[in-house]
Amino acid sequence: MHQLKDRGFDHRTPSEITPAAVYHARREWLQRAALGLAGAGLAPWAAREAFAQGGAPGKLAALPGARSAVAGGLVMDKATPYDDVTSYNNYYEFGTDKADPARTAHTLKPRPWTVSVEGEVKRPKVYDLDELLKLSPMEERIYRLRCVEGWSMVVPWVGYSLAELIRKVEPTGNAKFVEFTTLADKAQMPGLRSSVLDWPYTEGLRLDEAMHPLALLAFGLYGQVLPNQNGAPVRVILPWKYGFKSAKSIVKIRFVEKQPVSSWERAAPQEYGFYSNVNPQVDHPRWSQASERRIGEGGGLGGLFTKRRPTLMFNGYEPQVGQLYAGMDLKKFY
Ligand SMILES: Nc1nc2c(c(=O)[nH]1)N[C@H]1C(S)=C(S)[C@@H](COP(=O)(O)O)O[C@H]1N2
Ligand SMILES: [Mo]
Repeated sequence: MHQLKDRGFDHRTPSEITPAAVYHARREWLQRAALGLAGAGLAPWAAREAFAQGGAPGKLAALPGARSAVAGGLVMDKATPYDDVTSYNNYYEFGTDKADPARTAHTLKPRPWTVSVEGEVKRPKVYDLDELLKLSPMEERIYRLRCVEGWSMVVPWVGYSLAELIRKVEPTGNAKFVEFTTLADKAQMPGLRSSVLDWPYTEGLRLDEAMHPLALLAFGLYGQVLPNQNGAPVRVILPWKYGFKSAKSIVKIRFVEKQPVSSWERAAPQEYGFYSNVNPQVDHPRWSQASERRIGEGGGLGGLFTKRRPTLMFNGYEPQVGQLYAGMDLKKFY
């Protein structure tokens, strides 16, 4: 936590970096357009992209977002088809097989929904979902997400920076970390019968990580509200960390002084550390993290013969987030 003391809470805020961020975001978008990846500026353009790829979005409520102006907010990779994004999931509350959540998560009731924001904040508040949806303008962010298991996806999420909510509740000087707790309801979640994880599912971030403009509070994907299997109605997306840091179906956000212990850390501390930054140089104890397989990219036989691509440091977001970890031994803080 020496890093936190050193830098304190003075990580640059989005408003301070706007000119450069807007420039980079515009350049990213122009590059996407040049590659034929953007839908000519027609909103919601990611949804159009999905149609073009033959993966028509489902019949969920529309949730469009303005093109993101955050640096790193629109990666150039081709988006993973909607059908793959919504049928290959990790959501252990609905079973441990990748195909389970799409089959079983229809029992999740994403409304009514509240998120309690509490702990070391001046303005604790239980937010109703509708209040959260209106708290800040929706943006579309195209992010890579890499699972520690070695697969990755590129998803157009809809949401706004988690920092927007954090600023509203005004963390106190004691707030050093943020803990996320997700829903644990046996009536809605068949996977809770298994003790594979300690329920409820929890995750944690350092406060400056949570304040980074790329940390997204997500409510939708592909221009529509989140499908249940992707964490409806609200989740976080941390594109530079392994997928498991991106908690689904959040019900509580707590600001704390001590580093929280996540469900994965509790289950297997030697395999899943608090930081969990995507790092091709630090192997998982049981396998390499040097490469990954992009879901939806080719191949029968479960993509067994899909070409693997090299995994990038911080999942390719090093220019944006590397500074958060300057001087840290990333083998120790894995
Ligand atoms: N509540 C909850 N959140 C969760 C998980 C989970 O099992 N339960 N799995 C995590 C893991 S391991 C990954 S890789 C991502 C997967 O998100 P996706 O299914 O939307 O791709 O969700 C993360 N968030
Ligand atoms: Mo994961």
